[in-house]
Order: sequence, then structure tokens, then C-alpha cells
Amino acid sequence: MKQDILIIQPLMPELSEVLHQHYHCHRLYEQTDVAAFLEEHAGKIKAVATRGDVGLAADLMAALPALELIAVFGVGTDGIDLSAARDRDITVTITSGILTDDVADLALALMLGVSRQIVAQDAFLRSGAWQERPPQLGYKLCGKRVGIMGLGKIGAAIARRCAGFDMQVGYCNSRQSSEPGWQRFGDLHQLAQFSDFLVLAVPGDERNRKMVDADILSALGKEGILINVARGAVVNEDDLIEALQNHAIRGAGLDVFDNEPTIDTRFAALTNTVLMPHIASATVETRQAMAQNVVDNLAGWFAGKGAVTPVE
Ligand code: 8YV
Repeated sequence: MKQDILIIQPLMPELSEVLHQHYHCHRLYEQTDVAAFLEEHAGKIKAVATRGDVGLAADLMAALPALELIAVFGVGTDGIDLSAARDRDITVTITSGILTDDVADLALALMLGVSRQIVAQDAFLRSGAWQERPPQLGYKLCGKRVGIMGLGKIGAAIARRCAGFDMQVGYCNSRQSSEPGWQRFGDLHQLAQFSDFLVLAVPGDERNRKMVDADILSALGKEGILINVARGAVVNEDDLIEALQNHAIRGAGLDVFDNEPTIDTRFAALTNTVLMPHIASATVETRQAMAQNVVDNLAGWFAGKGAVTPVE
């Protein structure tokens, strides 16, 4: 007999297909009357499959009395009330370790993208303007200082890459790194003052909400570049847009925003930014491995063997 699972928002088609083969899939996003749907089906739903950027709303979790497992396609748990899950003995799984390299790669791509003006130079060439004037100069990465906010798996992978570019590495983290050359800072303000590039790699949960504000951006300064591969919620977007409009910082490379995919329209008018539609983990190889992880966690759980990658 197929188990009942609930899918909150669309997943990649290949994953949906596999889940459909093995489970009785309910798709929340297709329900027009959620209350009626829950009334009829909530009691039999033992697992939820969701995305890192979507999570599971607290009221929905509360409305699923039989829930045992939340399998996240991603590593972000900011959209899930982990303590409520713990209280109810609900296991939460993430695609731990799978997307680390891709997210770190994109952070470096954004650093180079902004400092070497990759997108603007491409547009310059395509427009034919090269025949009229020389291209603008960019800025170096080598020898510059990178400050990484959050030295978890992703932050450390970014730091290693930056060290490979001969950058000086600073970071903020609750735990000290054993890496001898990396300098630890006590708070974000000090880290921003140190940084030519300030890279955000912290969870998007409540304690980090809007931690980058006008004060931090002013500490980063006119020659500073902000990179965000964490969550839009970590940044006060009004303050960031104002700083970019006034050239209070040099630029920003952003993969994440508040209210994705309906982002603040003022971003599109900024020329000192490189903007990505939340694609840091979006490579074929990684997305396939993430999908397999969700499948394996559900299979392990329902076979009574336990989840493969539960949140630690
Ligand atoms: C994914 C993410 O883009 O891991 C996360 O938390 O936000 C991203 O890797 C997302 O989960 C897929 O939509």
C-alpha cells in the first residue's frame, strides 16, 4: 500500500515523477480549498516533501497530526519551526553536503561577476560600443579581503576558494576554524569593516533577520561589495537598494531576495549589481543528487531504517 505524502510547492519534474511512482502524492499547491483538503486527508499524511526556500508553514505542520518526516529539497530550514518539529518528534531531513560546492562556486562567480563587471562587459561588447570607446576597468580579487559571515559547510567552502585566489580570509562564526590563516571577528560590524567583499552564508532564520542594514553597509564602505548566497531575509533590502543607488558600496552580487520570485522592482534598475534567480545549487548534477537524497530519506523512513540525512 502506498503511503500518503504532501508536496507543498512544485518540485523538479524528475523528482515529482519518482515520488508519484512510490507514494500517494497530495499536492498542496493544486488545492483550491485547503481547509477542505486537510479535513479529508490530513490524518493520513505521514511525510511532507518541500523545498529549502519554501519550508512548511507552522499552521500547516500543526494541521498534520500524523506527520513523521519533513524531507527538504535543500539545506535551508528557516521556513520550518524546528523546535515544534522536535517537540512532536518529527524528523526533518536536508540535502546536507550535496550543494556545498555549487553554492560556493556561485559565490565566487558573483564576486568576479561584480568586480570584473562580467555582465556589463558582455553587454558592452554585444552593443557594438567597443568600436567607439575602450571598456571600463574592473577591480582585483587577488590580495583583497573577504569576510564570510557564517563558516558552516558552505562558508568554509567559499573561504577555501577565496584562499585559492590569494585573498585574505576573515569570518564570523560561533566556532573557531582550525585554519591558521583565517582571521575570526567578534561581530558582523567588525567583519564588514575588514572586508572588501562581504559574503553572507548564514541561515535565514529569525536570529539573522535583516542583520545587514545601513550601519553594516556603511562599515563595508564605498569600495565594498556585498555577496548574498544565504537568504534575502538576512538583508534589509531597503537599506541595500539605497546604498547601491547612492554608491555607498561598490556593488552587490545577489542570488537570493525577499519575496522570491516577485522581487523588489528597484533591483532591476541598478547597474552595480549582478542578480541571479536563486540558482546557487541549480546544476544538473547537484539537483539530481538532491532529488535522490529526498527519495532516499523517504524510502529509508518508510522502510523503518530511519532517515539518511536528518538535521543534526
Ligand atoms: C534551493 C535552497 O534553491 O538549499 C536551500 O535551502 O534554498 C536552495 O538550494 C531550493 O531549496 C530549491 O528550490
